[in-house]
Amino acid sequence: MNDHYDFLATEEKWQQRWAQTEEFVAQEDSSADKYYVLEMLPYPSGALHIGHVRNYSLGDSIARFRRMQGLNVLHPIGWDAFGLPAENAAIQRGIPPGKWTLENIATMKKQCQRMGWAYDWTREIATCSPEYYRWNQWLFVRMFEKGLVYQREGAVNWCDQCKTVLANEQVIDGCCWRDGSEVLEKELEQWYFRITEYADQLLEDLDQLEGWPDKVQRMQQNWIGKSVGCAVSFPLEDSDVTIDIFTTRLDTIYGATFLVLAPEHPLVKSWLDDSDEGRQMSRFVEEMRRQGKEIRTAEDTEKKGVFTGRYATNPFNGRATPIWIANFVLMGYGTGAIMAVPAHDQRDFEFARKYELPIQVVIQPDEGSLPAELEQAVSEYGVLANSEAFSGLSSREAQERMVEFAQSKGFGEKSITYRIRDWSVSRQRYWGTPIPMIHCPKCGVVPVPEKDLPVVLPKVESTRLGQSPLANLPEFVNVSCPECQGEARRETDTMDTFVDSSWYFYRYTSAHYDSAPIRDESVRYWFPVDIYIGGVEHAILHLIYMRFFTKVMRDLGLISFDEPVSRLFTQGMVLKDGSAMSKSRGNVVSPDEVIQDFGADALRLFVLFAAPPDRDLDWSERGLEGCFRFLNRLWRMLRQFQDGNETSAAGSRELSKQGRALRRKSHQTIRKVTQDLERMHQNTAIAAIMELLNSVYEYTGQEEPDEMGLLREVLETIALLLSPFAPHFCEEMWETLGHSDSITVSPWPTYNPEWAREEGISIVVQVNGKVRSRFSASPGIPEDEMKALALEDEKARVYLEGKAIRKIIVVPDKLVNIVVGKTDN
Ligand code: ANZ
Ligand code: ZN
Repeated sequence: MNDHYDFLATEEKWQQRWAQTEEFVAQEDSSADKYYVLEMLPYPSGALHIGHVRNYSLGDSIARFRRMQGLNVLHPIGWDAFGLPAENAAIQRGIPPGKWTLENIATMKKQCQRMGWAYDWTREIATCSPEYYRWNQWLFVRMFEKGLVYQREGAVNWCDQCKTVLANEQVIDGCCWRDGSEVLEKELEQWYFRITEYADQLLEDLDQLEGWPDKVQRMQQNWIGKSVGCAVSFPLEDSDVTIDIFTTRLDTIYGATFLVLAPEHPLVKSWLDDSDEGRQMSRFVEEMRRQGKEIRTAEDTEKKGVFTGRYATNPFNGRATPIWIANFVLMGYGTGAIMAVPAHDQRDFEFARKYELPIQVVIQPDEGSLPAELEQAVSEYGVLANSEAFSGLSSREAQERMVEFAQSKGFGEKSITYRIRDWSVSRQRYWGTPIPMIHCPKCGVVPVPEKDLPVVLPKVESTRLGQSPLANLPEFVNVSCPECQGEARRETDTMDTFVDSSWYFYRYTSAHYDSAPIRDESVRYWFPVDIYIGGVEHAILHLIYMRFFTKVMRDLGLISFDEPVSRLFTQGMVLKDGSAMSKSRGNVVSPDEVIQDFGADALRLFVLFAAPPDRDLDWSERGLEGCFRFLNRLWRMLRQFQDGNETSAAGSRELSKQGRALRRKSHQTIRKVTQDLERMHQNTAIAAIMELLNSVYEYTGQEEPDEMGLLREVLETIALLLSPFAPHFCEEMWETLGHSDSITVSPWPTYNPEWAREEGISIVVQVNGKVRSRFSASPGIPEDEMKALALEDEKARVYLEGKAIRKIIVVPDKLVNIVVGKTDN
């Protein structure tokens, strides 16, 4: 037998075997409990990176573990295959995006197989295939019929050189990434999903997500950003128009010394005339249009604005209130207009200081009072002042009374606003799902009839890409209207690729079903996803969209539950020399090379062992070698079984003291690895197996000749426990130990609590410092239990009779000293 196990040959052997026996093909089986393990599907960029290796090895360890526990496991994979990089590659290299993508998929699929991940490849999905995106289109039409899809003008980044829309990432310092010309903001008709309709449900159902990290829940909560306040109408002077503002602090309305409109506010447009003020406003609005919204509203950005020359009336006190336009108010939030209360809001305060606007205190602290000159805004709740009939009320009470008052007078009401916006799904690009709509001059917007789906993405030469590709294909654009048969124009936008990933995990349950996006029974059997593993960078967009789609599909009658994923696990990043691996830094590690030098099993072990899965992992060649050496060390221990050694397991035979100790360690390891896998602590599980191997080495130095059976027993345990992490190696080990069936279907070992228990330790009982008794217990016994056992001890009790217990001193695992004195009575 070789000193080193031949990892290349072994891994190939078992990969072929698994493929032949269709080992990981999942079948619905109503007599078995299911377990659905899902990992975020990769973008087919051309090569797996170590981050993928970590993500998928984590999922694989769980899939294999659950399978050995007897669960019917679904573990699928697919490709998030639409998107911009394919178009860029097409332009740069002159290959059509489809060809580039399919070649990448083929390469990466081989890499996945080379890692030995236990996927059911019969369910593989590529979102760029008409078989898949047909159902994107079908869902889009259903949503359109339900009023969940609509079109309106929206702002896009427009490059006039390229005559195309740019993604935010393609705008570099305000210029086009390709030709450097200035990017304009252009209003185009865009398609939207009405996700705001589900804002409340998305928020409330977070309660159902007990198995999701708190952090992700909080991020989603903030993203949805529900804010409860009131809308109040301020009539514009000399006009019958009113300005609606949104505030969460109605109690401060007597301190509103000016109003502020967002530069994009519709009223502002009508004021941009030839007057001095009109021209000044135009300049300001133009300036704001060029500034990014994040910068414009950042806390430390200087507040800036212009006076409109107009006034509105505060409906509470009838006061004329000047109207300004300013950078820090956004059109996308609330009503795009605010009442500014500089005494109690810091942004308003800074603005008022700069433009010398009045600052009026209307909230006093519960105790004391504010100075006449404020240094900064005071935003705390308190007691109302200078607020006519409402003065003297607490903020809370005033808010209630004031909204009642406003409601009764008809100029205000309770209002809820959300930070989340409707989801813009239009992309003026080629490599995506064609939006299945037709524009007819007579009938308006008409969906493509179901029988005509899919609308297939026409093949293009790469040279035609880059300039709004679909709109330039007359054979694609010109169609007859499905309703009046007249000449009509096909929609040329494609869908955001986040649509593809919003429901792919449903499709896996019946990946090639062709009468509907999903088959009812399959979804009912496999859902919910039991664990979903991916990067935390998807905490908001993707993970909100998939929840949104679930609710929409429920309301379309396709499924019957609210949430798709019961447990979410977000893994950390892989770093090298302290920073993320990236091509530009030149610190990328290629999985292929590592596999060639150390094998897939060593690589899998390393990425699981080197850090807790939810933390960042630092790539280390030494750590990798350590894992490699561990496997070889284990291999050498197998020597004695190489030639078909027939010893059977020790079973219930009496063991030596050392033998009992090794078996104890072995059963303790079973317990630990099982618990650690439940908790996603793969790293400590592997560490425990490594420790067990150390114990085996210690033991074999002093082994009793008739205990070969025990050695076999423990090595079998190691093979089983290690197989979710290093499956090829463990299959080989299992075979060497004389088993003919695959380890992947061997039952997960269970521990015998009797054997796992430490042999008892002796605890001393003292009374007033004198040893009076001893009892035996297991190590780590809790202090309370030690006290209770000491007080019950028969020999010690004699010394306690008629005495008052003053104090009990416990030395863990050693001693209990009961301090007594005379009774009080
Ligand atoms: C008066 C006021 C007084 C406000 C006060 C706050 C403190 P959240 O909690 O984030 O929802 N606001 C409303 N719409 C805005 C917009 N489009 N752009 C910028 N600011 C906007 O914040 C709600 C508060 O943010 C609102 O309440 C409004 O200012 C401001 F002592 O009204 B407040
Ligand atoms: Zn028509």
